[in-house]
Amino acid sequence: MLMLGTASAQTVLKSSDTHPDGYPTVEGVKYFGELVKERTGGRYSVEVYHSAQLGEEKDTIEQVRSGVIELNRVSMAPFNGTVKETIVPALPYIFRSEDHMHKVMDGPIGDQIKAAFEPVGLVALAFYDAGARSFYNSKRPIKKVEDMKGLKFRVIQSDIFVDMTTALGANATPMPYGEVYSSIETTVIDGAENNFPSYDTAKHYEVAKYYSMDEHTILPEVFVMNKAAFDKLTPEDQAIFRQAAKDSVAKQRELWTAKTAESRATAEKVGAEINEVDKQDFIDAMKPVYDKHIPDEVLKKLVDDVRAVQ
Ligand code: GTR
Repeated sequence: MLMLGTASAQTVLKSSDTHPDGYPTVEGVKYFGELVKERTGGRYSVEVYHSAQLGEEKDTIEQVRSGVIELNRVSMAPFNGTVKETIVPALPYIFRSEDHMHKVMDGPIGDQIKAAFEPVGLVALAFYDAGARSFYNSKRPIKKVEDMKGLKFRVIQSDIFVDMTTALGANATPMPYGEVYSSIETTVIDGAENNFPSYDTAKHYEVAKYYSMDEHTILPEVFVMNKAAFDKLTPEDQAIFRQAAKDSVAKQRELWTAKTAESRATAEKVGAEINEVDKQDFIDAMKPVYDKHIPDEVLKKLVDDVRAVQ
């Protein structure tokens, strides 16, 4: 096709997501694609490869960085080692609430974090909601930090999450998301940590029925585009892509709120036991994580700036 890649051709952009069709992040990106298609008169459209069809998150991050795929919706945790600004929103209890997280990420601090993706070859188009992550396991309800002792958890692939879990007296094993269910089932691990929609859609409640709401992080997702692919767009199309991403955020947040309530209810219906925890106990245990992962003045200032947002 000679016309491919020229302004009048139709270009289909590939986007990856680990979650199944219908999940709020998948639907957010689909909505972005519809807006882009409409606003470019059909010159660009987006195909979402959901359910980890293109691979686990870490692999698809390599694919979008190298340009094998143009778009990707992932957690920010796997970027903690390469984009140091992402460490700040991944810190335990850095956000006082989801509302606080929105205020921070929708403002200049969010823009600073977005800009930090450019040196690794990515344009961060949007942050999507991912609620709060909490620990769940097959052994017992966790009410205080001491209940964590000796349990083995899968954590998302980031050193911060490893250190967080270790600081609570438990053992941490980073592994791809797709391996969690069978690893709990075969007792390689006792549990994992995630939000209600992941706990539900990956059916982790079937193998780990104690979900304890310690809510250690309120880390948003990021929707990224390969920078070279973005740079190839005309300035007008770049503006369309940025605005469409922005418009998809409101949609994703709305879907997120509904899905969180629905997933919690689903888990409870099938026998999950959800309990509150002594949160202050958890907050107090996290100091070593801050000491280790906020080594320089740039990040220290960012932490102060986040805390100052009212
Ligand atoms: C989910 C997140 C996924 C993935 C997963 C995980 O909350 O939406 O992108 O990072 O957690 O724990 O691997």
